[in-house]
This record gives sequence, structure tokens and C-alpha cells, in this order.
Amino acid sequence: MPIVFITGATAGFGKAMAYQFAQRGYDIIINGRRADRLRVIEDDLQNNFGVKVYALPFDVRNQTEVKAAIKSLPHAFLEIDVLINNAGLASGLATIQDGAIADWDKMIDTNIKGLLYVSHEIIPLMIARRKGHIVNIASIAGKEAYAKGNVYCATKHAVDALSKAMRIDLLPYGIKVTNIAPGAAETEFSIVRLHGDVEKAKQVYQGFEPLKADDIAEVVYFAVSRPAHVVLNDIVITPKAQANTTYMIKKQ
Ligand code: NDP
Ligand code: 8X3
Repeated sequence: MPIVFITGATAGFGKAMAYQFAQRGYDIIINGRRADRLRVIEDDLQNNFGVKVYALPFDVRNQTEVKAAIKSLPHAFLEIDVLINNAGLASGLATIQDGAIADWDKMIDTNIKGLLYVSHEIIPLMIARRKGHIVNIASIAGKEAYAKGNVYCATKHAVDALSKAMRIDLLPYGIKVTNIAPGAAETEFSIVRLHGDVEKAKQVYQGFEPLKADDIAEVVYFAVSRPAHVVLNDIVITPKAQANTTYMIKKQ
């Protein structure tokens, strides 16, 4: 069975992708910091879909932890066919002059450095097999900046650039790279961005129908399941009400 490694699978897109790939018979490595959630998902996937699941809790920001965790994978899970770099977050929504350094560090460390740390450990395994597919979850925020999005947008522009760069560097090894750029999707994303303010987070998605985590998971599975000679390079997905990062029609 093919193996998919999903970072940030305790919630949102990552969790939906774990279910999507399990339904299609993939064995799955799931990551996130909340180990209790990983255990529940691991049991559920194994019981419902009969696939092999390995819960691998670690913080993508900690390079030592990332390296040790991936090194500890059992032999049966080392032939990773698909890496989905999904773990990420926005922290704070503020103008550049009002931004908090702690928020900036968190976003840069998770969205850019975390993605690099995980990729650094898994790419050699793919190169050795001359095959693999890396899916980077970027954002529409990586296509255009928007008010108060500054550093989050910068991190997602970096993901966009890394997808392009990986595609070039990994071309000789037959490794595919797909960049996924979603618009507004209702997950735990806004709760995290707004530092736990659940009510304010709900308001972000009022007046229009946002994307759901499953909408993204379906597209990721579609991209990964194309024939061997086909690569979907870059996919922007928005809800119908959203034209770009700034122009959105909301009903009052
Ligand atoms: P959620 O907050 O629902 O999920 C984020 C996931 O990332 C969680 O599983 C979380 O797990 C994990 N994560 C966060 N930090 C770390 C870390 N340091 N180490 C390991 N795992 C971590 O958000 P989404 O599902 O919406 O977000 C997934 C990705 O999609 C992110 O990269 C986000 O930027 C991007 N995105 C989201 C959009 C949206 O509108 N929702 C639109 C465009 C892109 P845990 O807390 O257990 O560690
Ligand atoms: C999340 C979508 O538009 O809030 O990446 O930045 S947006």
C-alpha cells in the first residue's frame, strides 16, 4: 500500500486528508503536537478502514525533535510515497507597525522552517527510491498580501517559492511537487489566529459559505492520484464568494 505522511493532522485540512487517504487504502503517518488527538484518529482510521496508521507526535519547529521522530519510524513506514506539508498557522491579525514579535516568530518557525525541517528528513528517502510526491499547503495569502496579513502572507509566499524551487531541484529524481493555495476555509485556523477567541473566529465565516476541510482534502487526493506522468503544479481554491484575498461578497 502507498504511504502518505501528513503533518498537522490533528485538526482541519490535515485530519480531513488522513480520512480521505485512509478511505482510498493508503497507510498513513499522522503528525501534530496534540498526541491525544493523534491516538484517537489512529484508532478510528485503523478500525474503520483497515489501513496501517502510525501516530508521530512532534513539533515541526524543533529540528532535533523532527529528525529524531522521523528516524524512529518503523521500517514498514519508511517508503513514504507522499509527503503533505500541511502543519501551519496564522498568529495574530495586525498591521506591520502593531505586530507582535512572538506571533511573527511562531509563523516563520512553523510555516517556513518547520516545512523545511520535515522536508529535509524525507526528501533523501524519496531521492533514494527515485519517486515521491510532495504537497505543500500554501495559501491564497501566498499569492497576494492583504491588510493585517503581512507576516502570514510572507510565510505563505515563501511556501509558494519553495514549491517552485523543490520542483526544479527534485525534477531529476522524478519527485512531483504540488502547491495548494486555499482561500477562506472554516477550521481551527481563525481560532488559532485570533488567540483562542472562538466567537470572533466564527464571525470570520459569517455571510458566505466558506470552504470545508473536506473540500481541500478531496483536491489534494485528486492531485496525488493523477497518472504517473501528470503533475498538478499549483492549485488555487476559493469559496464561491471569494475572488481574491481581499474581494469577498458577504451577505449582511
Ligand atoms: P487548523 O488550525 O485546523 O490545523 C492546523 C494543524 O497544524 C493542526 O493539526 C495543528 O496541530 C498543526 N500544527 C500547528 N503547529 C504545529 C507545529 N508546530 N507542529 C506540528 N503541527 C502543528 O488549520 P487548517 O487546517 O486550516 O490549516 C492547515 C494549513 O492550511 C496551514 O498551513 C494553514 O496555514 C493553511 N491554510 C489554511 C486556510 C484556512 O482558511 N483555514 C487557507 C489557506 C491555507 P497541533 O496543534 O496538534 O500541533
Ligand atoms: C488562510 C486564508 O485568506 O485568511 O491562509 O489568509 S487567509
